[in-house]
Amino acid sequence: MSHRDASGEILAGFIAPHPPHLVYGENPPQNKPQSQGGWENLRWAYQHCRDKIKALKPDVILVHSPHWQTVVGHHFLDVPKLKGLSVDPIFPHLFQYDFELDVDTELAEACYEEALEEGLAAKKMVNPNFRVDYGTITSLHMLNPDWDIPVVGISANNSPYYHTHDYAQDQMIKLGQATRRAIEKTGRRAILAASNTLSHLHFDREPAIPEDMSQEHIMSHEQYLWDMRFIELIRQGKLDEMMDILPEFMEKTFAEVKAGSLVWMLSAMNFPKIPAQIHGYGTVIGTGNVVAEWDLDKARREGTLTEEAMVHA
Ligand code: 2X7
Ligand code: FE2
Repeated sequence: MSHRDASGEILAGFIAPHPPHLVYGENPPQNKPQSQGGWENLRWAYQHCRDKIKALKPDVILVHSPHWQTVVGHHFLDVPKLKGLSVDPIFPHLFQYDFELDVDTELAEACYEEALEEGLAAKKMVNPNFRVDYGTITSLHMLNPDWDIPVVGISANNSPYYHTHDYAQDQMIKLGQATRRAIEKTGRRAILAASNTLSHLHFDREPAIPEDMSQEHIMSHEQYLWDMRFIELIRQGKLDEMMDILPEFMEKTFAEVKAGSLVWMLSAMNFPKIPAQIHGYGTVIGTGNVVAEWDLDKARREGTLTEEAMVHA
């Protein structure tokens, strides 16, 4: 792919949770384990997003995944074609997925260069036999099961678990800014995906039939209330207030947003204070999951994505 004129933009950003149960429930040909269904509210929420993504005709989907953990720096998939078997180490009986994906390497390299420019530690992932993690695969499959849009995969640097909240999320703000510049400079029409669950405390036993929906419910009422608090704020476009409660949300519910995917995405989008559309909410083995969308393309057309509607971090 060659450099286009510098008019690239982010069309939309999705919170795209990755419990492998969602792929398992759908029974796509790529996944070996077979189910009787399950987790329909989240799967149907994703179906809605699929139609919207196709209509936007993006060049690329970028995904940040908490399950590609890198200890030194932020890594970017940088091999034109990746193919192999992705297995969830905790739920191998649910997820053994034959993946085949095209990487937008020009954009991946631009993200890498811009990350260095921000002063971040960064690396290009050039191993042709790399096994892509189940978080990346699940979010991408659920958003676009046709796999006909190139992707850029970004690792989760482990810093949120080693440093203070402010330092760690500041790194993600920088990574988001670097990503935005790379998209603009390469002229891409991009979709972003923050691959994370909300509340993350979960059951340590599963039913004999994993998709037995009579057994599925939120881990605790407290977790449910936290998820609803978070969702209500993003529905109202109150990103400042949402950012304020984030540290406590992470602490009280072990929220997976701690891995940085959400803040990376919001920063890349310039923290747009527009209402997020909630496509669906559901629990998976007790965790809280939302499929949510910030439709920047629509907001631009309607004139609501103004300078005042952005938070400059
Ligand atoms: O990785 C996950 C997750 N984040 C939530 C629920 C179940 C499984 O895997
Ligand atoms: Fe996860």
